[in-house]
Amino acid sequence: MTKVALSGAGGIVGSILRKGLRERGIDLRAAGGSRPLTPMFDGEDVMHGDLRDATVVDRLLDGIDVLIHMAGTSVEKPLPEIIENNLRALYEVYEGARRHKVRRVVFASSNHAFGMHPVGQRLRLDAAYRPDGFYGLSKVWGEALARMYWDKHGIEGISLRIGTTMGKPPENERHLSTWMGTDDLLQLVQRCIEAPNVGYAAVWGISDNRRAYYDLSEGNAIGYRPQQSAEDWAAEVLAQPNPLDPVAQRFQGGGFVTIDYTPPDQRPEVLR
Ligand code: 15L
Repeated sequence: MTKVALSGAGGIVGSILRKGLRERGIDLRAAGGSRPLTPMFDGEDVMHGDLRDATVVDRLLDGIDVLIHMAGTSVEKPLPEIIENNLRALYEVYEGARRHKVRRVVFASSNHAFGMHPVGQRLRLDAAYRPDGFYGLSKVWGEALARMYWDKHGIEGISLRIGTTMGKPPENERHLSTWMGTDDLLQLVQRCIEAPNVGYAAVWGISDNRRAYYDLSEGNAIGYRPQQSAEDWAAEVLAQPNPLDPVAQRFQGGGFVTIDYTPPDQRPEVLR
């Protein structure tokens, strides 16, 4: 049976996966960060620790076939924190994957690697990266790292470009484009564990949303077929005022875009 490790199991998405994957019969080792996880049942395979430490990574990956890597800083933060948690820790994880001959690493990428695309565009999987901050930039690096470890070391990689998934219905207009329901999240990650011969692939992690920023019609390498749709909540969401400021409303990354944003009238003059 495939043995799966889940890092970031104490986070919002990690907690949903820890419970849901277990219910789906996946043999799981759940890893928290600085704080120990309380076991959900007697004998649950749990651990915790700082993934910048190779001995912690060794405990995480010993005997593992597939790693679901959800750990890391998940919002915009100053660059030094992003470098430690999302670049350095990810490097340690991949080097550990080499040591332990882990077959596949599933990397939690993010829509914020593409957040500076205008909302009117529908992106295909080969769209240009347009990160909306240092967090999004770290996801570009992570996707490239995953690609390199497949090309150079034969560790299969899947970059999940996760939209908005939080275990509750969409809350604002942007979520009608970016939302992923819990059932879809679990199907997506299960496909990441079970799909054969993936090599390296990127997949949009959203539901079948009518207003999606991403073109799901081209399909994906793992056979993920979302069944939920944010549109079911459109009427009630659109009856509320849009909480985003005018700049955030123009870009796919929403509120991340306006963090440390230079308005056009304060930018250098463009040569004409
Ligand atoms: C993400 O990548 C973040 O981790 C999460 O906090 C949300 O902001 C989400 O994207 C989103 O864009 O809604």
